[in-house]
Amino acid sequence: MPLLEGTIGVEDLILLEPLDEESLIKNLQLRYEKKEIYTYIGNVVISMNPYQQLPIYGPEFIAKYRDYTFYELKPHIYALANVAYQSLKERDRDQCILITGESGAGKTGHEGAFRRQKRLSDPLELELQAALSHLMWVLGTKPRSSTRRNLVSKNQASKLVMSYVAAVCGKGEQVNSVKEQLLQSNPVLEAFGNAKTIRNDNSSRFGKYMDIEFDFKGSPLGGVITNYLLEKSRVVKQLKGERNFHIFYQLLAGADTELLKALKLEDDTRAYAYLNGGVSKVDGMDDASNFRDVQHAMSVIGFSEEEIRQVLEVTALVLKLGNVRLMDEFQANGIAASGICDGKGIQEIGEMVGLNSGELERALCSRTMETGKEKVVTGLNLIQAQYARDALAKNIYSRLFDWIVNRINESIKVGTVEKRKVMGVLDIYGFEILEDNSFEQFVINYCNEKLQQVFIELTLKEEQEEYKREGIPWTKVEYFDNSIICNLIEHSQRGILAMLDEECLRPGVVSDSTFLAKLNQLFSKHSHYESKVSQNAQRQYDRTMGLNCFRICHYAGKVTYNVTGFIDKNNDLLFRDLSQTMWKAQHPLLQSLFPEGNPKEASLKRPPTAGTQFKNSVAILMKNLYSKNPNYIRCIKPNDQKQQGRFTSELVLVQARYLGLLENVRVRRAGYAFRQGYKPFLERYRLLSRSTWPRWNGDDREGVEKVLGSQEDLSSEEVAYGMTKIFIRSPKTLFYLEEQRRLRLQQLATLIQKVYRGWR
Ligand code: AD9
Ligand code: MG
Repeated sequence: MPLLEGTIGVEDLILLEPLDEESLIKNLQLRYEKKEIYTYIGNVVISMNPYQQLPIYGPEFIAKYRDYTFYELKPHIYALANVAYQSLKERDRDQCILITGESGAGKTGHEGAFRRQKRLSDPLELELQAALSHLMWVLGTKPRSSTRRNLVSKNQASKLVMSYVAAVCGKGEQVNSVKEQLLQSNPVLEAFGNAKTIRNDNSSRFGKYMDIEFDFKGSPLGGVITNYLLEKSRVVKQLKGERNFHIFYQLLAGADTELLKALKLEDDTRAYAYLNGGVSKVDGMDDASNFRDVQHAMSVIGFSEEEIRQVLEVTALVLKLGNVRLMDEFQANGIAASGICDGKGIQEIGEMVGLNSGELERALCSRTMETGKEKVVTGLNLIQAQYARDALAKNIYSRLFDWIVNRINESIKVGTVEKRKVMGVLDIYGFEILEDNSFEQFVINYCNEKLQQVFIELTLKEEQEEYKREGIPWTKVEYFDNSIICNLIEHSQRGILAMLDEECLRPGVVSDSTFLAKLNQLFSKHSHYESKVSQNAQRQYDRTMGLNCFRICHYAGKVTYNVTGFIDKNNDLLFRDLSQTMWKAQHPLLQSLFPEGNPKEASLKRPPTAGTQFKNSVAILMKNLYSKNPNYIRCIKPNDQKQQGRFTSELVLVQARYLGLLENVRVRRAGYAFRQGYKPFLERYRLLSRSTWPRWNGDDREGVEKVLGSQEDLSSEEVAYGMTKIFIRSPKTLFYLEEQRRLRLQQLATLIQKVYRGWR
């Protein structure tokens, strides 16, 4: 169907004509201009960030989408959430919702939308919420402040409603508290894992997968959260215009004088070296009030007061560590060494976490080497000592984050129950191509490569299963199989990650360049690998690629990675002096973060490298996803200015490529492009046949056969009759039917007018 200016384009890209990038983008643009931010590709939802609050999420929308099947209403995220939940409840199939897209595209926003839908999908809940708001108004409940009011009325109301509903359905407090705990995990994880970046004021700096488990009736029992790759470098350094993790600012702005005094903190962000991005406030974000919400959320989840205090102490410790100033010193033999500039800060740290400050200083400024039974202590120079301090801060923070996730999981975990259903929600960073791509981009893109693999395989599998269910013969679909790229990265002996590990563990002089040399030697003939010295690059010599780079041809495009720092980041080692010192702290939480510091536990076996850990967690994630029925939300950012109404075609095009949208449409169109239940199909087209119009009392399928049989131009190969649905091969047939329907409606209108005039 040609795209006309001023129209809203097609709701499902499967119906796009012609099928190419240009019309795909144009279609998204036409829809975006009309504030239609959702578009389907079959059962995949494409979502454009509106950067404005659209009135499409209210209770009336929830109620509406709850009562209709997927294609009957406009595309919406609620339709997807509804299908997933209904299918979990009624068809007993575990579900997963995969939300991908680049930073600021709306992933986390949508996760929230999904949760809201889940919380309020019961009409009883909606009714009660209205009644409750009224009651609160009658009782004159006065909220503390305007921002607070918003939160209170939104959260409190549904909380009370849910406890009521829980009581009514005979489950009592338990279900209610589970729902609350699941919901409250969000502000806690966002405080510790989100930050303002240039691209997004509330950017998730970690990947998150959450399994929500339900009982056979569809009530939540609990869940499990898995986190991926927190961007810990942010703890010590931020780009200009960015912030460190929210919690630091929340703590300084929200803690009362007493708490600040106990933590030996000042309330001025400028006093802290680790808050160095130059921004301390984010528009529309109230750090102080958020701090109270986080504390409240932690206690709802089940953190004890003591645990909350300890978490805050460790957070404060990180800030204070950043202020430990180091300086050059020279040993008697003239070798460069380092020392602490001012003892006060380190003294305070020592007091706060029960550490001998002298020992902490030694751990920061020197390193103990063990050769056989002998121990040799060498001083670190200034650069090395600063590196050690920052490495310690990053490690403390990222381990604290992991600890928080584990602590939440302890609270929300489900005991052994006979049978349960699971809905997984994945909110993870999309494909990244930055100006300078390093180890982080490499693993993120690897993860996306794997997700693409799951996407294609599961989409095809789902198609195949539907055909089988409906009794329709399956024909093989050709598609680009990216296992060759996945293998290049993850192969257990000959993959890039394995080579990196080998280099990290190899004795002798290893460096990023020896690693690169190894890759060049092994993969020079690989069709998806390029470097300055590889055959591929020589064939198509590229001046832009540096000598310390390699390039991977990902499914989404070519990415050049700079190997500088790969070895270091993969090793992710903390000097033993530091972990041993941390373990000696009297502070129970801090001590528990460094189990390897315990001399009894200390083994020579080193922990898995960062790359291997990531690869293993991706493998677990994939296994988990493959066992579930997938539902996809592909988020797109319309512009870089975070502005409503602005659509930058080039930007959208790049994202459409990264998300593999065109390939997705192609796969969906390869078999039967369109399918619909007999009943709604008959409703729409029955006016095309004299047998079914104006009345039809027979069976739905028979009715559809009559309608399609009446269309002389329709080839029988174009349609297939499934058990419950009609399948149509090409979009053109559907356009044809639509056109026939339009003509028939015109005809009928004229007829009615004539009859009416005759009567007059
Ligand atoms: V990142 O990878 O975590 O940096 P996300 O998660 O994709 O990124 P996020 O959901 O945080 O992006 O959305 C960015 C901002 O866009 C939000 O803070 C909202 O201001 C805005 N947004 C996103 N989705 C919607 C929506 N459905 N309606 C209105 C939205 N605004
Ligand atoms: Mg996010």
